[in-house]
Amino acid sequence: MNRFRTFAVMASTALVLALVLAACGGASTATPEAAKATAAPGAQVVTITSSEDGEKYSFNPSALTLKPGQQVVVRLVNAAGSTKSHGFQLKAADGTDIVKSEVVKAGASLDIPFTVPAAGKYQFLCFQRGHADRGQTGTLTSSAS
Ligand SMILES: [Cu+2]
Repeated sequence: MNRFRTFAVMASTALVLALVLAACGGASTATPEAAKATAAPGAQVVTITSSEDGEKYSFNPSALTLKPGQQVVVRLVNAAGSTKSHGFQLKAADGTDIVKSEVVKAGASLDIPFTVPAAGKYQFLCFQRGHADRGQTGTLTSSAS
């Protein structure tokens, strides 16, 4: 009986924690853009923060290494202190888009699901005018090993 009570208390504590975490997660991604994104179950979430430091705009991290064919979700978080909208665009070597997000306003975040392309190096960048020129680019390395 005592064991059962202990288990029941632990289970309800876990449930409360799960609800609190779910509520927090919902608050940080509750944007109309995020609601449209659908990710494959089990997709790996990779958080990238976009920000500006004077005239230098950046993604952090700016280097990703993922596996070919892997289902991922880039969670683009535009820093609350940001004054610009940013976006995420991943290009193939021939310049075509693998994925291109919608614009993410300051303080908002957006989940961008896609499938990691074949092994190789790919550039991602912010498609807002002038941002890539100010340094807002990164490299995705697709590697099986
Ligand atoms: Cu940008």
